[in-house]
Amino acid sequence: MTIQKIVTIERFILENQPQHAVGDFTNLLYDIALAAKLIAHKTTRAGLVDILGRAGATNIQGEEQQKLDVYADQIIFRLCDHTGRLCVMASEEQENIVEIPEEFPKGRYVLIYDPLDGSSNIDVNVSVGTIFAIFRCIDWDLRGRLEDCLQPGKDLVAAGYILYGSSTMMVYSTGNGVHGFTLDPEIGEFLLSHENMMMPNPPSYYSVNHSYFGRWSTGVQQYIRWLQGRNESEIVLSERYIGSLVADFHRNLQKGGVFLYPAETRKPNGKLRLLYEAAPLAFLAKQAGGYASNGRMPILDIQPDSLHQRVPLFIGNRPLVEMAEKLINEHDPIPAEG
Ligand code: FDP
Repeated sequence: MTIQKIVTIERFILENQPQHAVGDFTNLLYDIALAAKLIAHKTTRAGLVDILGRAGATNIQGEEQQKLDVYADQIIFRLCDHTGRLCVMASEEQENIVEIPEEFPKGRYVLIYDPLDGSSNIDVNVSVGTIFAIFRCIDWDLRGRLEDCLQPGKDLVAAGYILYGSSTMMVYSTGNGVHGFTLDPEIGEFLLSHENMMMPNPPSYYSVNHSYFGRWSTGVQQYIRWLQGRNESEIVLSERYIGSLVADFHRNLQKGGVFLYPAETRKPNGKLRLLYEAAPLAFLAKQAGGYASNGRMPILDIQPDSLHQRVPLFIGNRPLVEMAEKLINEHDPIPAEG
């Protein structure tokens, strides 16, 4: 009988930390793993809310019940504000940058996070996720500023997500492959379950919200027809769309495919956020042999100009995403500047 190695996330991070990483970086990943456990503990109890009290209502102890996305946001902030590892944070839940309080030391890294993505799915017991991205602070002598957060995805030093699904998984990359860990709730540890994840070829799925079909550009409509195996393509893909980005991405990472949230007439820049969603997932896709584009250029090359900037997203196996670029370039006029 072969005995499989059991590797905890702590051990894996320590043994695989990149050359450039200092202890702070390793510890920052531990902090995120701890936040993930605390958030997972709450999300798995979300169905009990109706029985034990709704968000905004008062619980038995007279305390206000929090919404889960607010809870997740605060957990990450409170675990990371005082550690001396960060110079600034930015959260999808907050309008402006989240400064490190003056009483705490300043660190070298920038943490960008979407505390609970897909949160409209919580009420119906569908998987949701936390997405995170780590940059280096631009000027180590200064306290963190907006500029530290507005860096292109190609400058990321790490990115990942936590998926709160039938199991809780943490998937991350420090630029040296994509690795997945599954939480064992009995012992409270993330254990290595998916080492060196690569998008398989041939791919299996395409994922999109079809209800917007009439509002997409001609290029995007042509692309959808191509994905469906029409227009003489030889593609054989099934459609799967959960409507929860982390879950959709995670499935396609393991099964191969493409996820798209294009621009449409009512959302000219799409819906998803460049910094909190598109760039970190683009970093992971690249590490897994895939590619992400806004339909014209790589997501990782886009210089953000505001914290909550939105971007059309095409992400998955490279040939599938490149076909989107080709059809958009062929059929759609280049949008005017400004
Ligand atoms: P949600 O609105 O539930 O928070 O970015 C948010 C997001 O979910 C993504 O997780 C998901 O992929 C997308 O929106 C779903 O949007 P549509 O309902 O327009 O398909």
